[in-house]
Amino acid sequence: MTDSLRVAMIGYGFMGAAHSVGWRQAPRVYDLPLDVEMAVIVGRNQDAVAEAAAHWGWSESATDWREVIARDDIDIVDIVTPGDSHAEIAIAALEAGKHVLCEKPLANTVEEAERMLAAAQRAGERGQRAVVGFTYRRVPAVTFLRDLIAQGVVGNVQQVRAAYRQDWLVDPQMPLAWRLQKEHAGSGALGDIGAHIIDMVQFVTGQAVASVSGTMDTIVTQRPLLGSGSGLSGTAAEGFGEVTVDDVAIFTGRLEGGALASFEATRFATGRKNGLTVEVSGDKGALYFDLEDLNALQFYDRTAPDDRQGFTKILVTEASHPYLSAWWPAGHMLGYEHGFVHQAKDLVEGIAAGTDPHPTFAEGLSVQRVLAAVEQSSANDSIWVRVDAPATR
Ligand code: SOE
Repeated sequence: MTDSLRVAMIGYGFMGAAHSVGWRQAPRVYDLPLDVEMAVIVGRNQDAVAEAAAHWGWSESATDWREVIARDDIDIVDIVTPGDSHAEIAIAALEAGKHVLCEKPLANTVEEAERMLAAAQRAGERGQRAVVGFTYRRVPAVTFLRDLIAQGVVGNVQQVRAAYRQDWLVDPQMPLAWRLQKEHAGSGALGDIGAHIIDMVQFVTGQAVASVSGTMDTIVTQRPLLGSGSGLSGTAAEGFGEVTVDDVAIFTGRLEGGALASFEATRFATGRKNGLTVEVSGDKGALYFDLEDLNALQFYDRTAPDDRQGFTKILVTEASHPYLSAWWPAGHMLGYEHGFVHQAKDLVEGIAAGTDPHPTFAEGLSVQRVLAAVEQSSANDSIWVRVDAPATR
């Protein structure tokens, strides 16, 4: 391994922790063409970000992202902040000559995402890479699901069912957080977890969502404020703040190949902790993925003899399966964090090869357009809304 890529990560919350594990493990598990140095972690609170640097193994901590992205000794800017700062930071980093990894969803609006894509296209001409952090694509079973569909094992895709169910907001005493305020998050369950299943359906089927009809709902409209200094707008005098995003988004999508896809994104599925499921049904069979059983796929083969029909479990842990060659022997399971290791690996390899790893900012924009179409539909009695022409992939 020769030169190193020096990473600056902007943000240090839950995603900051997951990305830190990815940067740390990727060059140790995979034989990468370039090494990775976890150079700087950036956050507004000096003490907190210094503690995060020490905890997660970053060489330095800083509080001014503009100063960090201007440094000549930084190659990659990894953005794990709330969506309201993605556009400003990503565009500045691209214009400063850096490669960019931006957490999902790409932005809080289509307009921001379009400006980010334009900046990424200009930067691409200078050899810079730009990637969106839809890491569930990089769960080996999901990449394998995409491969099996492309091989035709389910035949023509006739229907898709996707859901992402969590329950962390069922408690009305759960305080107001940035994910519950439109000015910070753009939307609620729709953009936070609905974005994942929109991207996943487009990824595994290879088809864009062409039109949608949907309904969004906010179940708990006010929540306790964490208190002054929490950085949240709201009327501290009453101790409560308005929830200005959706708690639940349920929508139907028409894929460009004609199949109908159903989507459910909710933070009120009591008992479901991180329940992302996708089922793809075709005339030759069906495939099913469940994130809470992420090392496996369920496969139904209609072409099998009648007396042997049934969903079978494919354990996606063989060395021949995507990403697995560098990990453990068959049957030794991977976890949630491995998608972040694979993300770091793919970006480093893309930089070395001069190719944009997926999902590109164009794919991030296509998800943003579906999000906007669902919001438009929900605001207009769930009418069908065409998704603007999908960006070039
Ligand atoms: C919260 O809903 C959250 O952390 C999302 O923001 C992530 O994208 C998802 O992977 C897990 O749940």
